[in-house]
Amino acid sequence: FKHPLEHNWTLWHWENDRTKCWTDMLSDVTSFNTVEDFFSVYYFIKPPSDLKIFNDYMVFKEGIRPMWEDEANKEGGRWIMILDKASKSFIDKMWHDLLLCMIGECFDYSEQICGVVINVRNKANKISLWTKDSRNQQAVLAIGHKMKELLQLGDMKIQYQVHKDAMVQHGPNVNAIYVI
Ligand code: M7G
Repeated sequence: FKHPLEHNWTLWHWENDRTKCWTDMLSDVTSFNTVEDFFSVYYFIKPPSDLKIFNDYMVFKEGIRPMWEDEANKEGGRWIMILDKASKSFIDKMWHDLLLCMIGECFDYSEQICGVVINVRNKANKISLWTKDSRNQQAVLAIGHKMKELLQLGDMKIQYQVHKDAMVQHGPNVNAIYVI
């Protein structure tokens, strides 16, 4: 008997390849819906700190593609933590803890949660929690505060960016609608 999760989840991997467009660099790796299957995936793949620069992992509810264009994301946004000076072990721990909180349904408004992403970059790694409706202020803020509390972020700031802004403003300078 395996322990069922509330949702089915899909792990995606993205790897930069200049010959392809962004969506073609994305591949759907596997799906899981039990605690045991989650851990077999989690321990099988490299931890984020061992990934090459310009690789991402994404874990999204099954049926939601980890892109702005998906129906579930097109009105959404993300709580993002920018890890510029963090140690490898801290990055791996944040990824682990946020994933477990998400699949373990620790958040209120969990129907608003779409997935988590880690972007491995040379300037800074970024971990983000994507939510469905950026206009739902109550849910967005409740999720953000819970994320800070669960990850014990203390003074570290996280910011909420709307995907529609990210589509038109490139790089790290995307406008944030909330910073907590
Ligand atoms: P990023 O990988 O989120 O961050 O976005 P980075 O700037 O730290 O590398 C980099 C670029 O990837 C964007 O400017 C887009 O060209 C493309 N990109 C990222 N995302 C999340 C999407 C997406 O959801 N859809 C599409 N079409 N392109 C995306």
